[in-house]
Amino acid sequence: MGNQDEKRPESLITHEEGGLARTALLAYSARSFGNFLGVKRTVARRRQIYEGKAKILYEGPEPGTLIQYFKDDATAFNAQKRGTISGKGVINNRISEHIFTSLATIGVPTHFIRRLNMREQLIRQVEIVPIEVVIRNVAAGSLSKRLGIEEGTQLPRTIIEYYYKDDALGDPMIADEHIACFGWATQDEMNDIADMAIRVNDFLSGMFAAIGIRLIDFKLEFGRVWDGDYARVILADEISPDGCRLWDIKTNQKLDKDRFRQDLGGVEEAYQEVARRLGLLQPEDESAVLDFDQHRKKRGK
Ligand code: AIR
Ligand code: ASP
Repeated sequence: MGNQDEKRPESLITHEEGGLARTALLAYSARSFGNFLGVKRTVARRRQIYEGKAKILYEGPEPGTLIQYFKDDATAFNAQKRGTISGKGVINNRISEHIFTSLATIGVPTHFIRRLNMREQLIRQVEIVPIEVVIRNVAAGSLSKRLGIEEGTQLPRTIIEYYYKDDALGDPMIADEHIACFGWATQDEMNDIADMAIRVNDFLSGMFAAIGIRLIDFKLEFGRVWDGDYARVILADEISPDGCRLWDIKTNQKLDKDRFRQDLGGVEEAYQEVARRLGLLQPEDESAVLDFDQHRKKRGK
């Protein structure tokens, strides 16, 4: 699919796209730019498998693969609050790519194959385990609310919580007993999931600390892949400021989706700051990422 995009004749590039091209070419190679222009056209031809709140999954180029498209849409409080975070999809795609490839190097199996363009990545198709795994190092969010523990309190030990992934029910918190009783995952799978969650937490806590960010809590999702009759669980979904709480170590400034949830302002800037500190965004790229999105907006996309 990508190959056709690269062969697109110059004359097919519209005036509007030409303007965009000048901005984008500052930051991206000709190859990724070809993919970048191709996004909209290839989307139209692909079969959509699933649309979530922040992502769309399309059929992939080979059996057992999918394309994960990152939207700018944001929701909170079980979609009672809706909005857009300009450029979020582009940034989350990059951040998640960075984290998943780093995790693979320490032996955590993930669904990530490779990034295709600014908003899409090729992933392995998995059967999602219907459990959201939340790892907490510091009290915040629903834990603070539910148990009356002041936000920012360092927890004496890391907590892993499970939530049943069901929007209609508002993702209720569950215990291992519910998971076993209703067969959402086997005991072996839950052992693997808890082991991976701890390894991911150790790795990410260090990675973020090195760039002056405190990893307060985050959410993971896992999926099953089949090898004949044998199934194993691998890390799926995404890891980005949408599903993590990230605070500046010195100032406690929030650099994550809580800025959107709590109407704190500076949402786009916070996501960019995380990408910048991770070394994924050169200063001159920042305007290109945002220009692109504003450009789409102006055209009513
Ligand atoms: N999370 C949980 N469900 C959806 C998301 N994104 C993430 C939050 C937060 C952590 O899980 O982004 O980082 C705990 O959320 P809460 O609301 O239970 O405190
Ligand atoms: N994105 C989820 C929702 O819409 C949860 C959240 O991030 O707050 O409810």
